[in-house]
Amino acid sequence: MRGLVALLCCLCLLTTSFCVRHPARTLPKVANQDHNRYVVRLKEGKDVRHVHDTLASEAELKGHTFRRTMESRKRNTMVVEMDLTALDMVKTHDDVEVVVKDIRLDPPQGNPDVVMTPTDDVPWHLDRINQRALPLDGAFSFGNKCCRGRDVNIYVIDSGIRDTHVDFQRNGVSRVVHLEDIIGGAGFGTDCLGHGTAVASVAAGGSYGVSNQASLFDVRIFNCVDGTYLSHLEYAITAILDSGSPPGIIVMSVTAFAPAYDDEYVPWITSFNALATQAVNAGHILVTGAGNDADFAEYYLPASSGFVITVGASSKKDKICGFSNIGYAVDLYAPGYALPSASHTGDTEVVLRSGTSFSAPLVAGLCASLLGVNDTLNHSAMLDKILEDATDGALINVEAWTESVNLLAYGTPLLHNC
Ligand SMILES: [Ca+2]
Repeated sequence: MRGLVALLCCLCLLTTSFCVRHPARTLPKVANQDHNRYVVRLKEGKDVRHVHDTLASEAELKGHTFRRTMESRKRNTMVVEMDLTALDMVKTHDDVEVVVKDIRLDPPQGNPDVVMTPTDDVPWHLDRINQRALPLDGAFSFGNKCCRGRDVNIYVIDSGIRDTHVDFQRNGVSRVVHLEDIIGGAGFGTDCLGHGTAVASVAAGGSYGVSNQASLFDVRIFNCVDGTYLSHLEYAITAILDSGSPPGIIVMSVTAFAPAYDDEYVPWITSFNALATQAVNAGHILVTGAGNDADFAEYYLPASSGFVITVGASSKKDKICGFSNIGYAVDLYAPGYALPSASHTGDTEVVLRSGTSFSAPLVAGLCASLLGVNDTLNHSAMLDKILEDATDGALINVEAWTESVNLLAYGTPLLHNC
């Protein structure tokens, strides 16, 4: 079975509408990988532009299809659309280290989100993370409201952020900065999909988020129509590193089927871990959703990376959601079902979102609040702190055979000191 699964690539935004009892694990959905897009990594010391020009000339002479879509001198890579004959040519070129097929990520399927009427009630996901046990007390009172995440940057690698939404305003000024558009084309500075706006809202919204004072940086890798690629995620992280912006929290609510047991994916895992290490060494803290494949998170990037805090989804009843990926690669769980959050369709509209996509920014928001009161926390210390603070044993459906932790995100009392 694994041999079959290994042939398949599943990529999707981490959003879903279901939160059911933990069923038997199911095979991941298969994204269409019928494309001719490859990542070409050059040997050390080789110049991307020079090698590209050489290969492009050779391809033109021989009548091959060869079109560069992206390149990074720092990463010593380029992304190329090419036919199979060009692929053979590139693979055997002296300056080329490795060529891997890019992995496509689908946009979320259907429209699972529910528009709701805004209320003054404390959002349940915030209510839950400041108390150890159910029932919810209707309050969210950790930290000083005026300083949660103040002077901390949260980088949202996603579909954009609706910067005019009231959830992102502070003293009449938006806390959103549009930092980079990795995919190009129209629409940068907006969010036509809504996913990124909701992620930003849960991380740092004034009403729906944890770190309500943090600055939000939009790094766009999705539009509202097309899928994206794993290479875009890597280029997005690289763009953040190159931007000169101070280190902060990077939240990535995407996932790609990339199991280490299949040699085809090992270069991706190696590449991502090298990049994540670079980001961590630069002072960033990386957070991702575990994925909504009802599978083991260890088979997916970036969830499997040891340099990323991986978050699964829990329900209002403290159950691990049936859609959530699980297993030892999940560091902890956080509310991920029917979270009220800012909508991309109106400046005061609110939408309910479900998926590990929204568990991740909850933890990213916690990290930002912690960083706001202790800016010496690096990735390792932050992970230790988040796990130390988490509520042990709160989840009621953890099965031992899955090797999943039983830890639910919790806002530390340290935040009261700010
Ligand atoms: Ca509460």
